[in-house]
Amino acid sequence: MDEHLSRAASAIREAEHVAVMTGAGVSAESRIPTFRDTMEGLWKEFDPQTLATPEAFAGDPETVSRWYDWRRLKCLEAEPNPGHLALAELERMIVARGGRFTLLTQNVDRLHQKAGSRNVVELHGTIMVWRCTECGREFEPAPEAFDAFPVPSECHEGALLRPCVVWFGEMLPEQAVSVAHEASSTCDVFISIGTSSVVYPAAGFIESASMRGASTGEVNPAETPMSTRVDWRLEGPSGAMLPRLVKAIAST
Ligand code: BV8
Repeated sequence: MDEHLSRAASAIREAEHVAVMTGAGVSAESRIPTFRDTMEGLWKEFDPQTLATPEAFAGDPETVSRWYDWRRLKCLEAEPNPGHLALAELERMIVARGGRFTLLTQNVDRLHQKAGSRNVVELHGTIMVWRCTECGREFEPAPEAFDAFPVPSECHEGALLRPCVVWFGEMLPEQAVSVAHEASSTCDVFISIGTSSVVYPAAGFIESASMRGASTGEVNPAETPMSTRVDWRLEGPSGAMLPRLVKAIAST
């Protein structure tokens, strides 16, 4: 077994509390484009970081709500891939032996939940729920395309619906942040999976875990700013690496 894989497996086998942070890369093998991949089709000329802001929505609510509806439908069609399923299996293994497992995700697609993960913390909200910009009332839209853009609110005449995601420049949900802080300050192992580790505060949690002496790892086919700072790296797609990791943990 490769040296990093066995180092990862033994750290996780001995851990009381394992924390995981996932990003868009975990859903790439479920055919959901990541942020830094070129977007498909209609959205090639748009930069997600300019679309995912309150200013973009205020300035052009039709384009922003079309983009989010297009992504929401892609997420609804998507199925969990072996990487999502392996994380759900890992949680079951650790909880069954009396340990703790915290899955922090930057993803808004709810594929972790669809794969059976239980303790999922959505740091950046979810695209599956939208809210009235007038009163904040939340709706889970039907699994079909909105037929009017920008999306009119059903509860306040003249108000718009927006997705319940955290845009750049917006605060993260307080509860999610406090759970993430608690997890990064108590975990024995912190694994960063499928994220470019450039967006804060999400990218900072592995740093605080590492400063406390937790064993840190990364699963990613490419290098990130964390790659030289983690204790071990599984270099490859999470859909292939995570099932191998779970097998290695279970094998002794
Ligand atoms: C905040 C939800 C306090 C929406 C997202 C100036 C003004 C205001 C704020 C800032 C500022 N300067 C800096 C900031 C902070 C800012 C920030 O960090 N900016 C960055 C760009 C520098 N953060 C914020 O604004 C946050 N809020 O700070 O509030 C505040 C408030 C006011 C003023 C100051 C501070 C809010 C950030 C949340 C933004 N919302 N998503 C939506 O989905 O549309 S961010 C979005 O991009 C994701 O959620 C994720 O967090 C982020 C990064 O994406 P990744 O998931 O990492 O995906 P990416 O495409 O980048 O990378 C994919 C990775 O997967 C790659 O590494 C690739 O190699 C790998 N991969 C590919 N295939 C696979 C794979 N890995 C495994 N397997 C594979 N098969």
